[in-house]
Amino acid sequence: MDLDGDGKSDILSGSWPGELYMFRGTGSDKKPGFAKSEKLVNLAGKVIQPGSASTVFAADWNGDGHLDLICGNIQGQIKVYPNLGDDEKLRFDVERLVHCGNEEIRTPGGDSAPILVDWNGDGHLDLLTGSGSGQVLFYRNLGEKGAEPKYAEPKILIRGGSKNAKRPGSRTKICAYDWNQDGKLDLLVGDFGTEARPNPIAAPSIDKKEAKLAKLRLIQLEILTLRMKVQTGDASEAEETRLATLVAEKKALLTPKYTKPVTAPKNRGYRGNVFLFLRR
Ligand SMILES: [Ca+2]
Ligand SMILES: [Ca+2]
Ligand SMILES: [Ca+2]
Repeated sequence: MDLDGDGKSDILSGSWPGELYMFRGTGSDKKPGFAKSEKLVNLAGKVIQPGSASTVFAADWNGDGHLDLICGNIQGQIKVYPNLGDDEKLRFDVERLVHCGNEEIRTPGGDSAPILVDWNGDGHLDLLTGSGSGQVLFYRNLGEKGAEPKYAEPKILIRGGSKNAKRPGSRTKICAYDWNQDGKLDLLVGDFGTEARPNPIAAPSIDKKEAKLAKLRLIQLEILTLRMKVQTGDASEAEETRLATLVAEKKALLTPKYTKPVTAPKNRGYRGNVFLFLRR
């Protein structure tokens, strides 16, 4: 995506605090390079702030030929910053909240992550978004003439919310791309999830193992000495008792500590996968 129109692809990124960053392309397509990041500002020079956990996508939302910014945030809103257009520099207008009918769009579970693509191939850019619940929603552009597109009630493309790593979990982020080159847009879906992982019982440290082996060697040595005394009939009663104690001690040392099955406590780990959904 070439936001500044200099013929070189640029990178856009949202952020946890919310500001939007642009890395202007400096190299060629064969050898890409990027300038230091800069915060995107509106035409008043104010830093654009769509809200925490922002996402950003550039597309011509209002069809005037200039790339606009389409943003998501943790509240699940979708905000557009129309680019008023200028060949010299980017001129983003103040934010507009995107509506469906009369309702402001709020994605289920927040964490909207919108993109604009012509999903149904009618020539109008539709709105697709990931969400905190994991659902991926499709808002068809009704294609009515006007400065701002109007959207149909959403359809759920991906359910999300899976507890295992076989299907998308929560906070889905999406990319539409014709992955298998059959002329139909496919969906790449990134997610966030937690899953139970066994918590392995802590292995004894090297020091502990060494100390145990040293103790065993000493016990073994004393056992051999006492056994010889017993065999030759030179052992006192105390020494015979001592021998029995040592043999028991050795046996205890060689027996694994957990004689009963031990249930490893479960903890939850984080995961993030990318799923590919090929369009039928
Ligand atoms: Ca550029
Ligand atoms: Ca535009
Ligand atoms: Ca469309």
